[in-house]
Amino acid sequence: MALHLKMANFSHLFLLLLTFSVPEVLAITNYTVGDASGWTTGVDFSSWTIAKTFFVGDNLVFKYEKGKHNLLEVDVSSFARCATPKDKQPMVTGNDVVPLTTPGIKWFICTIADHCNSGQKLVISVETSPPTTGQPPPTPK
Ligand SMILES: [Cu+2]
Repeated sequence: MALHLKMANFSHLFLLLLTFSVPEVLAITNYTVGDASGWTTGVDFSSWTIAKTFFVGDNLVFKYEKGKHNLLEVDVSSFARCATPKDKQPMVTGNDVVPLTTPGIKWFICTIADHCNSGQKLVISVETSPPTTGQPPPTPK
């Protein structure tokens, strides 16, 4: 059932990609998380997300001093507890690009020291891609 649902989502995405193959309508946004502050402690990331709408196809760019922070996408439970799943390796390049490939809620944390508990955590909602000009908007789920 779940697998079937996933396949349906992918084929939908594929159709969207085809629709968006005209260059002018494909507006990808690269968001530098935290803007000039970057991905670090002492930034209010919930404020950063206000007034932003993230779409499938956009990218999140996490910039930080390599070695001082890292980046891990987690589920809501790990996010809430600032827990690091044992089977997951964080990204560590200091310039981690995360393509937003599916709609839904995404959770990110830094797993170093107590950074996550100190507020270095980000939750965003990814919407399906915006409509092309002259077409009705896709129905949000
Ligand atoms: Cu950190």
